Amino acid sequence: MQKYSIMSLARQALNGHRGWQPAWREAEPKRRYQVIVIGGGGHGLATAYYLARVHGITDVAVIEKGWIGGGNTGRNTTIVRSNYLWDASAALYEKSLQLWEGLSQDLNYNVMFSQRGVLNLGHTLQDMRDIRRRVNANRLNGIDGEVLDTQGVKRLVPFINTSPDARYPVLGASWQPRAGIARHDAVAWAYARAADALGVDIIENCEVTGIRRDSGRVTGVETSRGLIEADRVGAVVSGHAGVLADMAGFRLPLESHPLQALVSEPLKPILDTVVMSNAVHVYVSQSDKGELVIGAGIDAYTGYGNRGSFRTLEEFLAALIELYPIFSRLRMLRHWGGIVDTAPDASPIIGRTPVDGLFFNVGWGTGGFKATPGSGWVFAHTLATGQPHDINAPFSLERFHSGALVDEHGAAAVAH
Ligand code: FAD
Ligand code: PYC
Repeated sequence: MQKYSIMSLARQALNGHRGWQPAWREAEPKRRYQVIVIGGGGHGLATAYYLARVHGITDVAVIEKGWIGGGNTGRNTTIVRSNYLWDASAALYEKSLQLWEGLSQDLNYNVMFSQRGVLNLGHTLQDMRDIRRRVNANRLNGIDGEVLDTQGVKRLVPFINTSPDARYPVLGASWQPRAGIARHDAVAWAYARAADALGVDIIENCEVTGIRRDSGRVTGVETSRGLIEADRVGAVVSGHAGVLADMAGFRLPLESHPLQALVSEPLKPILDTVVMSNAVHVYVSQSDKGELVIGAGIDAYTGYGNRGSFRTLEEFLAALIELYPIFSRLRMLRHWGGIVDTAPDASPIIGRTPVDGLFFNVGWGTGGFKATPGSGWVFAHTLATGQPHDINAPFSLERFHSGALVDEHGAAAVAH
């Protein structure tokens, strides 16, 4: 990997950065690969990286219809935590959190992972019962967590409105100190660079338009740059899983909804943790640039437009001001939406499909960014061996037939 001295950095600055080495090659598609990963978001790129690094499979292409990280990876609000309720989810999200803890070193790239803690507020007695149950379950799984009362929340966020007369008073929260945020696009770039260095082809501006099959087995993908054959294909296409499933001739139990977010003008440091409220429908953190990063639940309608409705926006800004009256004169800078595929149990689908050799890693709904490293880790195992890793076995498509759902609506922390 190229190293830059202070002098060479200064030279680059003066010559308009014309001498930078590209972080990954602009690969031309080959006729055939051992494995094709469809989707160059964080999950797809992490999958390719672990295929190469852990399983020694380097004859891999990541095929992205736009630019890498331009989907939900670059649109999300970067909250990382592992405080889910059920054992199956705890194993998946905690594996991911452990990988986050060493990720900058592993990829030799600063992904700005900041363990500043996450608060999930409780506003009713039932919320607090659910929080206690979840924190106890987390601790039994070796995951850090505490139950805070109102004063405990106030100590961490002194300007939060804890008036007992509020519409939804703050009765307490769950608190996961090891949780936090990371720089979303750096995660995509870091995995892309590391995968490329191991020989993976990253092919941008190449849309998959069809899934080739022969006698029930996948043989390759049709793309906007021609047919590319492969022994195995993994689809990691957050927001468009239904479209890819349709190309392969089956249906998934998913709905695609807009999820919106916005950032404010930059402020001096004011909030050094992440605060989420499922009941009031708003969450907020402060980026290293000083912007408040704000979001809420999904828009109720289905669709593929990368925007949300004004009504949802209005509601979550009203909730923001109710919880934090100090933000009432804040100006907003940018607002956007992404499309999230939500499953009936608010858990992802990772594994085999009705087509042999075709695997899906989709349905992460509102909460897949936190799982990027762990999702890539288990999906690489699945693509390499044809079998689920112990961690993703409970997240198969078959669970919607057997009824063994992993209901995480409570821990999803974003209403949907
Ligand atoms: P993506 O980054 O979307 O990558 C999928 C890629 O597939 C895209 O780049 C797309 O262009 C490509 N693709 C699709 N179809 C094709 C095709 N036919 N051919 C080729 N390529 C194709 N999660 C959290 O954990 N914490 C959060 O704070 C959080 N906040 C969020 C806030 C918002 C506003 C949104 C929208 C989502 C949020 N999420 C959050 C969810 C999170 O963003 C996603 O679950 C996660 O980023 C999914 O990653 P991915 O790599 O699977 O998807
Ligand atoms: O899953 O923690 C989460 C989350 C926060 C914002 C959107 N999703």
